[in-house]
Amino acid sequence: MSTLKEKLHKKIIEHRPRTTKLLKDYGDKVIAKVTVEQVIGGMRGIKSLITDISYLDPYEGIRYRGYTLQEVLKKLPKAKGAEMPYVEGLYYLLLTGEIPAQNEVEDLIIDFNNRRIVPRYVWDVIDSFPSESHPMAILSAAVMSLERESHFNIKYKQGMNKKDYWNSTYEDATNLLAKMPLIGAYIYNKLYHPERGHRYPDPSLDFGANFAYMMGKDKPYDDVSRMYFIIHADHESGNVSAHTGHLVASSLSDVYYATSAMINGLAGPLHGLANQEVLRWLQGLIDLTHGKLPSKDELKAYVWKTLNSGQVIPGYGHAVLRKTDPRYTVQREFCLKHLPNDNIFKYVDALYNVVPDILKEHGKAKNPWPNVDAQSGVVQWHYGVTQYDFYTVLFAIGRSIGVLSNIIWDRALGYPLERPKSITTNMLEEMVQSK
Ligand code: AMX
Repeated sequence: MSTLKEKLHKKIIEHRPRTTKLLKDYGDKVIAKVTVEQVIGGMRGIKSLITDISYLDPYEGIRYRGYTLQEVLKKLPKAKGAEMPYVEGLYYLLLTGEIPAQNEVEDLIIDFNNRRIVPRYVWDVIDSFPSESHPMAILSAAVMSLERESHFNIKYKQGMNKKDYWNSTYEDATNLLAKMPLIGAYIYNKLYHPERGHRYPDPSLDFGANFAYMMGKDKPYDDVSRMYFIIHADHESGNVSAHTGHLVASSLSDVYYATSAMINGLAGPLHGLANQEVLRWLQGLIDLTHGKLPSKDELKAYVWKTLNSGQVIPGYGHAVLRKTDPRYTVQREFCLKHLPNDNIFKYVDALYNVVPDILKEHGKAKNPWPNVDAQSGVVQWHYGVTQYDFYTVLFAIGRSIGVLSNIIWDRALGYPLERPKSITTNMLEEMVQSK
């Protein structure tokens, strides 16, 4: 057993009695009420999911295992000369709740490298897609095609004990995660640089650096990749992608089915696709102003035009957050350090000075502040990834770290099939009248 798996096993054994006690001693204790608005309004704020991997505070933003993003970026081990930590270290942290030592991450990098060979048929699946296909559709299908590799399914058919579900799920999750950067880079090269052909990974490199290498990008794109995958990894369990992954896995579908489904949820413009929408919307503004930074009044007019035509301002607002997203801030700080004179960055910064006030005046959005997607495309564009349809694939690679960690723990703690109750409009009307 690897060091990580051993530690994880220990943590699982320690944690199980807590869940058992909660259920046994407090199973019928009421912790929340549900309003009509929540039932019709997409279940906002209903406390009905449990995860220890991350927690999202509306005013502070995300914490991974209790650590803020700034702390995660500071404390996790880094490669020599790197500004951003190893992605593998984040997987270790999410699974165990502990910051790994340098040698523990190095072991994990070797383990990932041993698991990353992608079967030939996956490349065939990707190659069979028309070049106009959206990269998220291709990614979802590529992950789906790997389903036949599932250890969990083999063990399940052999009559595995429930207590061991986590073990083969860990194998599947780590095998899939190790392959995600290769699949992502292959899709990128196929769609946008077919002249390059397939770029094989470099066995001496870690997750982030290897991705940069396969994308054909020089430094500091290795750090950009590490930062990008780390900040997108998890956002507690209720967002569409994380929740979809959890829901599908709750029926004991394996991690390939669950991850493919999570990718499909991420591909919507109100969720992960917003990062591509931000760039599309910005390009409209840049074209309109011929690349010359507009005045505050011109910016305001552009924002109002979007709102008045019944569209949302992409990259702003959030279902839970009520402040500027720390994932936005991490990227902004990176931009200030590495690309302060980038023209698109200047547009993004200028918009930050006008959009929140306009959204407040507009009076609809509960959160007028920017989310992660308002900044992420700018960084990618600066380093030559200008094909913004691809941005959500990067998000999906990052998000799979959190979703897969959650699924392993779901199995370890024996969380059951998810099955909330629905009611009809008639029933709801009757309930309201009888109160
Ligand atoms: N621009 C214009 N209107 C907005 C808005 C924005 N950025 N954000 C919210 N609103 C509107 C909503 O559309 C809704 O209008 P309605 O009453 O006519 O339906 C109203 O404000 C209330 O919405 P809310 O309660 O504040 O937000 P929500 O929880 O329903 O939705 C979100 C959250 C993110 C979908 C929404 O803010 C939005 O559409 N933002 C733009 C798209 C975006 O950036 N998505 C990425 C989010 C982060 C992520 O998942 N990657």
